[in-house]
Amino acid sequence: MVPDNQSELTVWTFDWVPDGPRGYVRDLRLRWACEEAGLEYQLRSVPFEDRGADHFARQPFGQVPFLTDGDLRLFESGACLLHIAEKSEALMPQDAEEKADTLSWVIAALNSVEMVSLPWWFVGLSNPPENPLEDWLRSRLDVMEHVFAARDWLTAGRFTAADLIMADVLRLPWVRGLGRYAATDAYVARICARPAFEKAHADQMAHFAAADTTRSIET
Ligand SMILES: N[C@@H](CCC(=O)N[C@@H](CS)C(=O)NCC(=O)O)C(=O)O
Repeated sequence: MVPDNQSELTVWTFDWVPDGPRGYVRDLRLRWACEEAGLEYQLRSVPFEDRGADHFARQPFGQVPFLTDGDLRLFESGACLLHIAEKSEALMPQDAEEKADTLSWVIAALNSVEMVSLPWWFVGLSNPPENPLEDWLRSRLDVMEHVFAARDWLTAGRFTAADLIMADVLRLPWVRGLGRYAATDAYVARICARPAFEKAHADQMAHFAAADTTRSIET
């Protein structure tokens, strides 16, 4: 969906980031959700380098993304995703059991998988002889491999917000690099081939590329 200046829904991200995180900045979760749901949204940015009081007032840790929806303000990509998902059955099933399952898997992605994969990655940055969190991460990935070996989607027999966030957590190259997870690899590849993901990803890359041009003109 083309960002729309009249839209109530506004996704906030940084004005620029270095090359490394491009394609992975978590505003992509919200852009992607809007694309899947067919919701128009506006994209606005805050400075990456000089984070002001306004930014901290909207995201207490000075991070992105955050979301505004009219007068409502949300931060944390999971909370923002759930807020968007409530607007569309494409992301959030109406059936009570499927909705409960979707909510559970959204939180599992963040609080049981990403909660392990991120510290594992940070510890690995200092190149220890062994990463003490490796077994913990493998145990989480083993569970997910077992799930994806048995079914195509986390719940409801179709794509939901749970698949969006789980695939976004699992698609990181350093998590994929652990290998030996054929069903998970296929799941991530299938979900990242969705047109809504490709659009959101391309839009994020274009946003940061445009910022490179502006910065080179200014210097
Ligand atoms: N738990 C937060 C994490 C947000 C987060 O780590 N944002 C990154 C971009 S993806 C960020 O703002 N990094 C800059 C920083 O931490 O200073 C969420 O899911 O929204």
